[in-house]
Amino acid sequence: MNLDTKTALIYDEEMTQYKLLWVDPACKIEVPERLTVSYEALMKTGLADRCVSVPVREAIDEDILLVHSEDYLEAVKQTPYMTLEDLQEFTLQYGDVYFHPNIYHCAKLAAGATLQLVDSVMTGKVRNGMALVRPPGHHSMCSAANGFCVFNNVSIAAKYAKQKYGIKRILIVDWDVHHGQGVQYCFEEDPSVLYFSWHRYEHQKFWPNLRESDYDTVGKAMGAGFNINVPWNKVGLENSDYLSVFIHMLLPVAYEFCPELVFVCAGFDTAIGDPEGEMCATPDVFAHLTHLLMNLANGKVCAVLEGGYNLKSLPQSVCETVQTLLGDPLPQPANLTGPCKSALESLHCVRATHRNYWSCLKHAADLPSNELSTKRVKLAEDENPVEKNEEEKEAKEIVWPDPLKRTSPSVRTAVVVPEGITCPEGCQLFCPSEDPDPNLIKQLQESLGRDTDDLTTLSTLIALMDQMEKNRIRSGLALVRDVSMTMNCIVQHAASSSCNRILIVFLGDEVVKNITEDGKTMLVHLSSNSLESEMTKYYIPVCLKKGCSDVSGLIHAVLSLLLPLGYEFDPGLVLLVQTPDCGVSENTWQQLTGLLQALAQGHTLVLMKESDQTSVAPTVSSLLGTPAPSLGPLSAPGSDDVEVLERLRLKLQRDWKLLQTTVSEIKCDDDG
Ligand code: XS6
Ligand code: ZN
Repeated sequence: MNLDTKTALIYDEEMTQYKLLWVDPACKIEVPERLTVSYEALMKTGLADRCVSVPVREAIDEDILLVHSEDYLEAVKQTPYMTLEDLQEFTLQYGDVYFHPNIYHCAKLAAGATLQLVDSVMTGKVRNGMALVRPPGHHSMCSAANGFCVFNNVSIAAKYAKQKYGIKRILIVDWDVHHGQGVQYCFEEDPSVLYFSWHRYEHQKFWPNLRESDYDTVGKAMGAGFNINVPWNKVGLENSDYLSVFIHMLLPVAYEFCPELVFVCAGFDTAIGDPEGEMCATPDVFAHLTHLLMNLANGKVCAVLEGGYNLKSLPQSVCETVQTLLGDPLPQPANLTGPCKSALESLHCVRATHRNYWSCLKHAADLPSNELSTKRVKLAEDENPVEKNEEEKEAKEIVWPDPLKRTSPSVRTAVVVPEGITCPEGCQLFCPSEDPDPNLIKQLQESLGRDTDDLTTLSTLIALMDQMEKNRIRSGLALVRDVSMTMNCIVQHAASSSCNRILIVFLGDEVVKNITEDGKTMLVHLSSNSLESEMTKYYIPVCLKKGCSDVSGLIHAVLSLLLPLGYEFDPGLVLLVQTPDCGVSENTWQQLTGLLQALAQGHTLVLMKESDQTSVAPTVSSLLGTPAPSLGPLSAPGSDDVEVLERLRLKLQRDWKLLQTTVSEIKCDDDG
């Protein structure tokens, strides 16, 4: 395999060689076992062996000084020589952190490991990677340790990447449950670094209790709009809450921003069972969060461990993340029910606030009328936080099922092509192992009648779908004489057989029919035809002014409608169809193909017209997991398109809860 398709794993046991040496309830969860259990899980599952193991190094003064002050660095340098008493006293000047004689060494390794990851990715040695480090980094500030963090690993690495590789746009996604205020402060005036963080906030009652962690802190001066805070005001949030904020806030902005490099402040205290986060998202959600970032920045994703304190969900979440970086099929997203009211309120507020800065959000709704900032002040005044005592917290043992094994079918991509066309590189020509079922042939003959070529192709395609359903083949590509006819036959077949739900994504102006309302098939039809009057729960005609040829319009449709619908519909197969005249650009098509592989465990079957041979290589490349090329910073979607999409979204959100972006709309729904 090519090195540039590989995943780096950076870890050194040395980073387990420090711990809390005195009693401090605030710090006792930050234990060396966090790293050992994570690494052992990667070994046990065989994931570590599939990665390129890159050695750590110590960050040097010059690296650390990219972010931290000389005074602070000099102070930390003294800690290896301090007595226990001195260390304790030194610690006291900072919040929620502890020092140890070996922590300076480990902090240099943690920052250096992150720099090694950047170098590996930027030099093309690997495509992406993860660094398992201790101490974490995102709370540490220019002149202060904080929240278990000594040096700000990711901030140092972002500055380093800008300086050494001349990178112009960096995205930092902080999915840890705490606000990385250190990262925020570091880049608040810098428009070249877009910092996105969601965090438990509870109207400022949760640590670090900062006013500037709220959604209305957007960055300063030139950096205004490049700091995105999503405060969570309730605990117990689930997969739907995380995914809806990714889909409706982070991704549109990220595509508009077009980063050249992505960092993840990968804290897993957002996972179920974590004593700090108290959230209920399952480890498999991190596979999806990771995947959704992997088509940005040509796939250059650097994940760096931050928090995560449940020694069961932490290693599971680390494995889900690394396995996704390696390109394995995504787990089927489990029971997505739509965001809860509180998460929706946060999403609503952050979209309203950022519509001034991002053209993809220009149409976002106003802030909710019950002014939340007043509510915040009120809450802060009235209520005294009811601190649960530690025993009480530990008493309620939380259980969740082990994540399902994610097995890669032995065939990655199979193709069905007419005779005389060579099989694209990296694919396997699909040959049905058995003769087609005579009943199937009879059935097809009834709907097709005439052409025996079509009949053979169709029965082959149905055999291919069957193999995908049995998870023997991951994805497929078929070149056919008539895409609409083929698609219609497949839909008919699906209706009459016991196969899985199928999501059909159809790009082009041809008229499609036969969509049943039995919930077995959903068709999202992207075209320039206005067919909105025919819309149903399962037939969603999206009329874009320039059809699929306008990149912004199409991406906007994909993110605001297709992806949430797809996630909630939860198909077993995605049928992705383009007609030759649909006008989609190659890069946009690849982005679409890449993103859709989040669904149906990557079971995507692409249908294209046999004459459309120039699209074959790029499509295959995306099906094989190559990150789609960047689309360039996106311009604003046209106002006609936005209007259509918003109208559809409002109509459909009654049936499909993941389409919601505001609280008030929910209220309307409830009113009838
Ligand atoms: C104890 C309060 C402890 C310390 C939080 C440090 C968070 C470190 C982290 N009930 N407060 N950051 O995970 O991402
Ligand atoms: Zn954290």
